[in-house]
Amino acid sequence: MNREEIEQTLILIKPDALKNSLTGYVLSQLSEFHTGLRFAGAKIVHVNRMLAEEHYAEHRGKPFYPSLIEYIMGMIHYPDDPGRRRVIALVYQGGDAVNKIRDICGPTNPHVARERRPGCIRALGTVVPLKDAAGNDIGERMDNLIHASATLGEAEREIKLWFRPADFPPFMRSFPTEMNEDDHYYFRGGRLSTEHEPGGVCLVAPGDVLWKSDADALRSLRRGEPAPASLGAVAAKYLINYEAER
Ligand code: 3AN
Repeated sequence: MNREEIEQTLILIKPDALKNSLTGYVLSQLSEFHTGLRFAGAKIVHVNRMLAEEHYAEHRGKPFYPSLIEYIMGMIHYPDDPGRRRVIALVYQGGDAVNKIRDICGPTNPHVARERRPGCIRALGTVVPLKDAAGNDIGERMDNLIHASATLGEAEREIKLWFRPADFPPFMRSFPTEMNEDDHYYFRGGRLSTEHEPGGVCLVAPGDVLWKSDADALRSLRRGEPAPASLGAVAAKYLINYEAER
């Protein structure tokens, strides 16, 4: 299989799309019949804060960031119903996957999408004005129904953030993997450890297959050295749906 055939991209069907019963519509827009792309991975995710913050790390510090985090966590659309706070995370695969899916999604801002690309998925979204505690305007939040990786590099980062190798059929893993031959790795209170302590969650055990970049990061992090990925970015995928975040 050549590189083009295994190009992958991450799609998130966001809480506003679920709330508006648009899942089936989105999936049919993305179907192999329309795009020539195939499913590689899929999961229903109750998004925790660590995953949300890692996903939107590039927007940290911007005025709309806190609202963006609450949005992807489902807190905006299901304020009183944590049980319905979900996104559907999908990986599609095939030639030119990133550009093809971005094109079907349309521009980030739903107003722009309606103007320039009527018919695209994000043309069905909304733009919500944001105010600070004193009532001053601080920008907008774009409830644009769907996320799609913007570049090949972003796709790799995002797919490895949301999915572990075992979430894919073996022939649909497009990034290097390795088997953990080291210790167990545990996560507790934002720290990594190789010894189990009460409340610690086992991220990986000996014999588990993990992304090579995560294996490299874990080895560096346990030695206290600079790592190619943050502990949050490595751990988040192992904590998906682990417990409710309220
Ligand atoms: P896209 O989702 O089109 O890739 P990004 O990655 O630049 O756009 O931004 C991620 C999300 O952050 C957007 N979907 C949108 O909800 C929000 N966002 C980005 N830029 C702005 C902005 N200037 N004002 C408000 N929200 C924004």
